Order: sequence, then C-alpha cells, then structure tokens
Amino acid sequence: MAEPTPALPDRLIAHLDMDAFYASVELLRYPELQGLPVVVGGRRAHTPQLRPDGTREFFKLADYTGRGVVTTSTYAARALGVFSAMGLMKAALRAPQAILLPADFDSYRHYSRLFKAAVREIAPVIEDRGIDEIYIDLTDVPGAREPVGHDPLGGVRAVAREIKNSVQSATGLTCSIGVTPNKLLSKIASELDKPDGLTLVTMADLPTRIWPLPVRRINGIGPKAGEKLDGLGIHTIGELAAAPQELLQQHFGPGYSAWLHQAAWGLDDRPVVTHSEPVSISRETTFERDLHARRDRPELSRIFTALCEQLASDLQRKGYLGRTIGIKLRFEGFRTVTRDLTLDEPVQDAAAIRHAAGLCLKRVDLSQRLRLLGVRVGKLSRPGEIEPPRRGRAGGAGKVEDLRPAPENLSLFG
Ligand code: TTP
Ligand code: MG
Ligand code: MG
Repeated sequence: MAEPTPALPDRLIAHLDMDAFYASVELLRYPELQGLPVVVGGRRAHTPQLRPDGTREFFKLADYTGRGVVTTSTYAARALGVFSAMGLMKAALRAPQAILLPADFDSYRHYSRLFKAAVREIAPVIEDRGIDEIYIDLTDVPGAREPVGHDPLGGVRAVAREIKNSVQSATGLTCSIGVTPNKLLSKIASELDKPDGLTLVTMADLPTRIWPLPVRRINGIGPKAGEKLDGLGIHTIGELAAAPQELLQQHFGPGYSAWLHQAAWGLDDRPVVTHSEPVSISRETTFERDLHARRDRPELSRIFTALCEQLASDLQRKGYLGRTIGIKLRFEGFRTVTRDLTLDEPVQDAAAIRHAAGLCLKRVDLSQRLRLLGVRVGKLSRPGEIEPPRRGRAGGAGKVEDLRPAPENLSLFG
C-alpha cells in the first residue's frame, strides 16, 4: 500500500534574507576580494586607492584607529570572529588582515530594489521587511502546491530555488530562504543554512529543527526577555514549549506569555502584508510671501482652516481616523517648529482637527514671520478597529523652547 502523502500546510510562507548584504555588494565592485575577510564600516578615508598599475590598494583593519563599529562582515571575516556591531579596534585584534571598506548606502538601496523586483516577478505577494529581507507568500504561486514524485514539498522547493536563481541573475548576489507554514518559523528557518541556504521546515520538523535552538532566535524575544527566560532555566525553544503556562504568566503577564507559548509551538497566523499603512497624513503649504501672525491674521486663519479641511477630506477618502494632531511651522530663516497633541478619541472631521491644531499653535511663539504652515494627523486607525497597544509618548514636546511661555500667540489665528 502506498504511504499516505502528508498534507501540505494551509499556507506556504517564505522568508528571504540576503547574505552578508552590504559586504556582498562591495565584493561585486571589488571582485578581487572574493573569499577574503572584508568588513564594511569605514569612513570615506578608507576608500580603496587605484595604483598606477591598475590594481587597488585596500585599507587593512590593522591600521585602523577610531571608535567605529562593524556594519557587516563577509563570512570569511565571521570565521575569524568578526561580526556586526563589534568595535573596529576589537575586530582588528581578531582579523588584522581583514580589509576595511566604507559603506555606500546608495548602492545597497539599488541592489535592494533589484532583488525585490526579481522576486516580485515570480511571487507578487511580498512584505517588505527592510533593506535586505522580505516575506513572500508562496501559497498561490503556480506549481508551489504540486508534489514532485513522492515529495509533497517538491513544488514549493522548486519555486524557492527559482527565486534564488532569479535573485542571483538579477544582482549577482546570493540569499537564503526559509519556507514554512508561517512568518515566525520562516524567519528562523532562513538562518538555519546561511549563506546560500534553502530550508524547508514543516510542523513535523518542529522538535528536531526548531526546539533545540536558543529562545532568542524567535523574532520578538529580545535581550531582556531572553535574559529573564535564562534565569528561569529556559534556554531553548523546546524548553519554552514545555514550560508551564503559569510560570510564564507569573513573569511576563498574560498577553506576552500566551504569545511566548504559541511561538514556541511554531504557531503564527499573521498575514503577509503587501502594503504598509501610512503612519500619518499631512497637508502643508509654503506661502507666496512670509506672513505674520498678527498683521496677516485673516489670511493665515483662512489657510489654517483650509489645511484642516483638506486633511479631513483626505482622512475620510482614505478611511482613517487619527488621534494625534500636529502642526509644523517654518519661520523666516528656515527654523522649523512642530507641536502635537494626542486626543483621547480618534477624530476625522475638520472642526475637531482645527480645534486640536489650534491648541498646538498656542504653544508656539509666533513673533517671527512664517513661510510654511502644515497640519498632520497621526496614530491612524480604521473606524471600529481595535487600537494597537500604545507605545512611548507623543512627540514634539521635547525641545527647550517648548517650555518657554509664548507671549503673543494666543488666539492670533489659532
Ligand atoms: P543582516 O541581514 O542582519 O546581515 P547580513 O545581510 O550582513 O548578513 P546575513 O548573511 O547574516 O544576513 O543585515 C542586513 C544589512 O543591514 C547588513 O548587510 C548591514 C546592515 N546592518 C547594520 O547596518 N547594522 C547591524 O547591526 C546589522 C546586523 C546589519
Ligand atoms: Mg542579510
Ligand atoms: Mg536581514
């Protein structure tokens, strides 16, 4: 009798991360450094110099003095113990012969766009997670759910390999991909066989592939939580999976401890989010001539109200409410001041925005003439949506000049 084919998971989610990204981009420019220990993190002064014979002279880490840190390093440098965020002086002790190169962010952004475009041609459902990594939903990519021979994952393996090849031919760079039923596991899996890795992990592999790893490999367990878990004798993800819920609750609170438990069991149903929600929506205008709060009051007041009305209609059209209302003022001489305040309830209408923005305005000294006025609505939500947990404080209140009473601003045009 034929063995039953194990069912494919509902979703096939990939995490792709470029290998030693900044350093690998530098090697495209300086192919003679292939295979050598190379560190990115220098200043312009460390730019390689062309010799008369056409070869290049590179800066050796041994000659470095200063307080810079390693941005990233090639795998040859990592083999010598040199990693991201390490001081360059310390790195020089471990790998004096390593080559130091300055960072060139324009190039990295260029290659970032190239690799993402290459992936998008094969699998359009992509979540951008920064300069060198993305999540990809492979569930509906043609062929991904088709078995190859007896391998139910044969189809998705082929699609992932095709993505790797396509990234390689578009950029000349290698990447590592993890494919699992969800984002949490894929983020872990993409690291399991770096560089140039392709790692498939199913729920059945959890005990062998995931549980032996340290808890910190879970994205969302930071240094603090990691240390706390260590103190409880919970070092591996498997130990976390086996930990009594009550123990976790005693130390982490109900929400986070429930999440810890789920994460250790490889559960995560977050979707791959293809577009990012805006953080805030704003409208601003630069005046034809600089305006004074008192002398040009009617005109300023009219502009201020119009901005709030435009903003309200932007919010309504896009379907957002916002809790934080802010203003931006630029004075003659280009000094820019912002103020904001966070309301108890999100708003969407022009009058409410105008009122809150007027309160912000009262906190600004308006004795200088203005060249620009802007209004912003942040902490956006959708109507009826449960708000994400509040973090931090409202911005714009940290400057010394905030503390100064503003003498003649009151209800000038606010
Ligand atoms: P990573 O993907 O974390 O690292 P990496 O691509 O260099 O190496 P790996 O093969 O392990 O993925 O980060 C991507 C880029 O982001 C990296 O090339 C440089 C930059 N970066 C920093 O600027 N500071 C940091 O602390 C880290 C970790 C990365
Ligand atoms: Mg990377
Ligand atoms: Mg990365």
